[in-house]
Amino acid sequence: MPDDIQISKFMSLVLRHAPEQAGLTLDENGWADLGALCAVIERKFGASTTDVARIVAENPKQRFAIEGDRIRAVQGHSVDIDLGLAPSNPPAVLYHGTKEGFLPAILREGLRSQSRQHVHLSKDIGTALVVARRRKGKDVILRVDSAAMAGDGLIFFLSGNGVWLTDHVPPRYLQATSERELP
Ligand code: HQG
Repeated sequence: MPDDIQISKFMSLVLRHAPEQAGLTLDENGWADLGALCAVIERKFGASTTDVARIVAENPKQRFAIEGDRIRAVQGHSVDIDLGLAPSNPPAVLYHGTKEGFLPAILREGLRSQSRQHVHLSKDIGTALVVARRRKGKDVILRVDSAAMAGDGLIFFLSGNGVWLTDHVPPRYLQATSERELP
């Protein structure tokens, strides 16, 4: 039985950040050749094409999309690709989970996309907490006044798996939530 999580992490690495590690190239919209990726995964992990299809279908965050003979990650890229998403009107409030240590810089310069193409925002506090908990330290959940941002003409995109994306969140739209509000 192949290690699905290990394979999924490898797929995220290759399809978001380092396609060259699998000898692949991504087109301008982030698509890679599915057969070529499966061949690499078969060599590296002993997993079949059917396993890859199952891993994509069962991925808890629906991180990948397959269309015909091609595959891409639906968000999270650091390589310069265009997902071709249409701007989308966000809910009035969005959330961002992060760590206390980052807070002074975030409140000074806003949320930056860092190594990724976009800042990632969640529609609920619970999801933002899961994102925050990926790192060590005290969790901080920021409330983003997305209604005001949209009103000021800032653009949002909704990824294929429900993550809200934007270029930058200036500090004036951010507010730290209190511990009492956390689930
Ligand atoms: C922080 C996962 C200092 C930011 C999740 C975050 C997400 C700043 C870190 C997706 C800053 C970047 C993305 C500033 C932002 N100064 N620190 N001005 N602005 N930061 O991993 O949002 O499982 O690139 O708060 O579910 O943590 O991979 O972004 O802590 O959707 O599919 O800099 O990754 O999805 O970290 O996570 P990341 P993220 P997957």
